[in-house]
Amino acid sequence: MITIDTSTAVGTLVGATGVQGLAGLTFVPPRQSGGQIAVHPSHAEFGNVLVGESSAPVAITVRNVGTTSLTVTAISDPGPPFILNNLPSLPLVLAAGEVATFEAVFTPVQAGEAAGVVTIASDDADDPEVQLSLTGYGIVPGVSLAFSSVRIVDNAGNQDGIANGAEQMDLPAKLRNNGTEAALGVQATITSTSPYVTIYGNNANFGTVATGVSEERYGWYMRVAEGTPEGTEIVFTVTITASNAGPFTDSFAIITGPPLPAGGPLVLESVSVIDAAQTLAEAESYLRQ
Ligand SMILES: [Ca+2]
Ligand SMILES: [Ca+2]
Repeated sequence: MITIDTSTAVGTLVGATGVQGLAGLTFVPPRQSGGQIAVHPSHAEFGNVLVGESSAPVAITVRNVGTTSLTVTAISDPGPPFILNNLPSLPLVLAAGEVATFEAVFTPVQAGEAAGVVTIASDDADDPEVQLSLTGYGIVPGVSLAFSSVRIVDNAGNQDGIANGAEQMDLPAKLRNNGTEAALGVQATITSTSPYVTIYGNNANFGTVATGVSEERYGWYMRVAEGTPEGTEIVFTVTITASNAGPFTDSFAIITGPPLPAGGPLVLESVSVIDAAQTLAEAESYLRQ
């Protein structure tokens, strides 16, 4: 018999079955038989690279961590702006424990984010295809500001992160400076011609945005019209200005979810005593004030 003090035990039981309830211990299933593929890294990040130049190569390793041979049958081409070099000839048979290495290089052709995927196919029974993602940013001389993304913060509404009719929300905006120089005095302003939105705050003040970074700021604040049908597209035009560059323009759209009930969501901001004699309608009316 083995006695384990579970209050102090930390470790791993390999291949254990039928053992349960030991706090602090992790159970790892028995090692699978056959060829087993392991690709490292699963995500290759190239960072900021000048447009027209090439990144340092990132080594990608394919290892057979199984007990018998593994046959790699395909390594897909991610396409520009990513290039794979020193690829093994296929099919590639790796003995148990054997490793093959190739390289990925990023050569951006334009400013901004680029993403790609490499799919590696093999006869690994439970991982017939393994995907490796590639990301990098092209940067250009000077200042180059771009709208990246926006979030919907509907804390005053139903808090589902989706714009609903009759809901007020903040839209914190993310910008990126894809230039080699810092952007100064950066502001981002929105307009919309949609009848479904009223914009109360249209300007997000970013101040300085350093080279090759993303920043998020609040300042865009609006209400979606009551009864706006689900699936309505509301388009915004973004104008980004800086004291030393620009302006830069872009646009984005939000798609609305189901409208909230007439009168908007109930938000209880303080606890009040509601008289038991009040009707539900009176109580709701009180809460909306
Ligand atoms: Ca596997
Ligand atoms: Ca919402």
